[in-house]
Amino acid sequence: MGPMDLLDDLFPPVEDDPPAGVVVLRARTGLAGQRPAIDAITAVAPFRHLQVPGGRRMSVATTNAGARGWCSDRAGYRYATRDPLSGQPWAPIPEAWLALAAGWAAEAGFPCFVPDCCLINRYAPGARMGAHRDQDEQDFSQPIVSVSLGRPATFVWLGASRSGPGRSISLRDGDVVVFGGAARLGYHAVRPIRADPSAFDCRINLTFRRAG
Ligand code: MD3
Ligand code: FE
Repeated sequence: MGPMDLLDDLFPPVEDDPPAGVVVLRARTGLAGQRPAIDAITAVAPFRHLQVPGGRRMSVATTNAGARGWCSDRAGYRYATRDPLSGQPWAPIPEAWLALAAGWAAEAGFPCFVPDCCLINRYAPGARMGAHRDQDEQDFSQPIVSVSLGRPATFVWLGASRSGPGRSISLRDGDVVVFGGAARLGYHAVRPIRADPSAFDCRINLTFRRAG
């Protein structure tokens, strides 16, 4: 138990009073079981630190599976049917993941979720994601299903305003969050992943999206 766990206790766990449209499902699947599927996807399209329009590179490394993949470069953000690095299609989303994502979405009240993109974010210690919202998809009536794997993170829900006030949600290995309805266009961020000399593994986040 580290100091951040004490902070988690100080602020009420979000699942007691989740923001509208946010459904937290704890401990559904772990990194150990999903590593072979992730390795198969990164064999087709390796993790890379994408450039953002301002010119900096993201601290998070990304890749994709599915018919569409989320990409960024100096020109902007978009979904692409091929990996710009190789010109080849992304690996398909594993059937088992499609079934899990659809099941979790159904639990949260979205019975017909068929994602066409699985964006995979890899966080080494120190990596973070600044406040943003996801608005490059076609249909905002579709939810986004997020799966946290590996090292823990503090996810910050900002909602309607980029500058907060934020609400922290601790996400650990296997936690799933469904963002839909009123939450679909909310601002959110990920605090820097803490270094832990006793654990060299990273955090990996899968987000299942209906992009097209
Ligand atoms: C709420 N990823 O990939 S997952 C992202 O942990 C992203 O890697 C974070 O934000 C991560 O865009 C947070 C939670 C998440 C993902 C997408 C959302 C929350 C969302 C889209 C709309 C609303
Ligand atoms: Fe996001």
